[in-house]
Amino acid sequence: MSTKIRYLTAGESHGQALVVILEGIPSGLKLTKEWIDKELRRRQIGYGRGERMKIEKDEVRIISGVRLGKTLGSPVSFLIPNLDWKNWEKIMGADEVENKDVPAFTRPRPGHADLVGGIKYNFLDLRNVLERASARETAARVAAGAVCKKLLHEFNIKTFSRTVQIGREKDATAREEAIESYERIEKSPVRCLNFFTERKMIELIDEVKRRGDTVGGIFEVIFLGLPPGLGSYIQWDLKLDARLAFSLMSIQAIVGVEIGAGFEASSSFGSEVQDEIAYNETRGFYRLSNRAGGIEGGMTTGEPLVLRVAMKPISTLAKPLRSVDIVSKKEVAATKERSDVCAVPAASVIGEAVCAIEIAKAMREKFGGDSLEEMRKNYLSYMEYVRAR
Ligand code: EPS
Repeated sequence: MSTKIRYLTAGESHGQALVVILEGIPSGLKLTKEWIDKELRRRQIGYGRGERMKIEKDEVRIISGVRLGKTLGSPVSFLIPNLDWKNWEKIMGADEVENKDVPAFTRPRPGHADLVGGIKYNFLDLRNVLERASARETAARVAAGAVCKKLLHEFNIKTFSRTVQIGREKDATAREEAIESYERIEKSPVRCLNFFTERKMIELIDEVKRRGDTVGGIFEVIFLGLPPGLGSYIQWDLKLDARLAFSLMSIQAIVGVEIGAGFEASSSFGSEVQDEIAYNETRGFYRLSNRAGGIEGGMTTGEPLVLRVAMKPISTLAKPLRSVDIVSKKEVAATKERSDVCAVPAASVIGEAVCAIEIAKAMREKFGGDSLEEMRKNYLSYMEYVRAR
């Protein structure tokens, strides 16, 4: 049994299924297929998604690691079948076929992995690249994230995410309000709290779609109830802020991560940025503000963890940009694949999932234990110590 959480995904976008193996979850955690499927559904929803989401109804098949509704401490693995596979069997099958039966994809899309992936792996059919580079893979990460989220719930750690910007349309509502009215965000087709901005975002997505273009944005991920001291300052690769940024940057099309005041802090003075420290009997040590976004010295402070994540517009355009055919070397329009116009709302759910994995990993490092019960005892004893400080 390992207390180290690690996971791997496999699967092509139009292959048979996505696969994920997640190790390091303690035994005794209640887990149902419904819980994971609910998270997968959240990832599929969102205004601006493409036709593929009408075909798929993502559901996990639990293959291992769970028995009679509880985890065993052994690797948890899932299969998420691709319903579109039936339309792609001939093109994506594992068996050798005559080349002429499978048209090659030779016109790389600017901004996608197509061109460099093809050069790097020596492919003349760029489908070999795009199938794995596709954001479809994130369904597997959301399944792993759902398990970690369930583990975090056992320790009263709550996760939230929302869209705060699509294109130039910004939602400036306060974070506290967003948490209080979270039901509204969950129901919003763009995961935006403000009704007025939501309308504007939807109109923008419609307009962008009409133009054959795509649009990106910014989403926010929030965690409440974290104990102080997750992650560590003692080594570069233990710092939790760095680890969260790594995980978030690994999501397709993510181009920036900001923690707390982030970039704004760089143009303010120290006296305006640092969070002053206070103490009282009931709360113990706390901060008078949270511009650090819940992390100092690579460790959680116990204040809300707040991350903002920038997503570039998706690179598959209905009105394609200029490219070069990799075989003829002639200027051509890039390939036009079915795709999303805007996937920021879905990305916010994926962001929540990858952060949940990283935080669960830090919780396992800190509190260990082979069973949930043992982990909880260690957690409670640490929290008692923290309160007595
Ligand atoms: C996705 C499935 C894909 C795309 C999208 C994400 O399905 P298809 O390629 O069949 O339309 O909709 O992938 C991309 C944006 C991309 O660039 O590859 C999903 O399940 O999230």
